[in-house]
Amino acid sequence: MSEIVDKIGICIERGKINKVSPYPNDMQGEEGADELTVKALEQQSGPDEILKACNDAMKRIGDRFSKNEVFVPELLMAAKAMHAVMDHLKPFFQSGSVKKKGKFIIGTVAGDLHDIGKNLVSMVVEGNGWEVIDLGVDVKTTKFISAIKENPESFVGLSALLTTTMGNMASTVKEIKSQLPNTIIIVGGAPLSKESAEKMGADGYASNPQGAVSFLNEKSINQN
Ligand code: B1M
Repeated sequence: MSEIVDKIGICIERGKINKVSPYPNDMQGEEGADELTVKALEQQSGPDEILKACNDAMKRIGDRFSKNEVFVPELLMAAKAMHAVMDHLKPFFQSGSVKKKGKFIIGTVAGDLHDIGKNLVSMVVEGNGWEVIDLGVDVKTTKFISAIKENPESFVGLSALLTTTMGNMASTVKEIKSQLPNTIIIVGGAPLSKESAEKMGADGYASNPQGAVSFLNEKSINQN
């Protein structure tokens, strides 16, 4: 990994958003995730390499959170730094294709505010030729159902990062399937597995954005 990409990872882990950000104290005046990402892209670092460094950094800060070495404010700053990086990477994942493969409604389930993984899935799915309707975070079942009714034949993606919100995910899957049984639903997020996805009645599970794309492409071919 190049030195600059390494530094981006450090900025994510430390929550250093940009040069003017006063946080963290010992990095005041230094370039942050924002400026370094621009530079890295100018120096031909690949978006995938940058993304990997960011995901690794998120994992590191998550592990430190588990050990009570950092707390929610530090996680929030890391997330803000990650958003700054993603703003620059988005164009690389966006597609120029005119004819869309279909519609994909995505959201993080009720009670869950984590949106970085969900946003990555949105970006990559969109970049692979799908129209994405992103409902955001803390999405109640009724909101998913209204969006599906407004966009019939859409595929649906649910994201959850907390073991406690996996239950809300299961009830959302159940309610969508009971009201709109033909809806195809894929679920994902760190606490999930193929087994838990099957158990909650979802049609698919992906551990990463590319897996979601493969699932959608395969299902849309089968439908046509
Ligand atoms: Co939270 N948090 N957090 N947090 N947070 C975790 C998830 C945690 C594992 C940290 C830890 O303890 N080690 C832990 C959950 C434990 C558990 O339930 N098993 C946790 C906790 C406990 C909490 C709070 C309860 C803390 C508190 O308040 N005491 C609280 C809950 C708030 C709420 O949601 N109601 C909370 C809050 C937050 C912040 C708001 C501060 C912030 C989120 C900010 C934001 O998202 N805008 C935050 C963060 C940043 C994290 C960690 C550090 C990083 C998450 C992340 O963005 N990862 C996280 C620790 C960790 O993950 N190691 C943690 C990077 C992202 C790219 O990965 O989201 O997994 P991920 O997405 C992946 C895949 O999962 C997959 O593709 C993505 C890209 O590869 N994927 C899909 C995701 N969705 C998919 C959907 C698909 C397919 C694939 O198809 C539809």
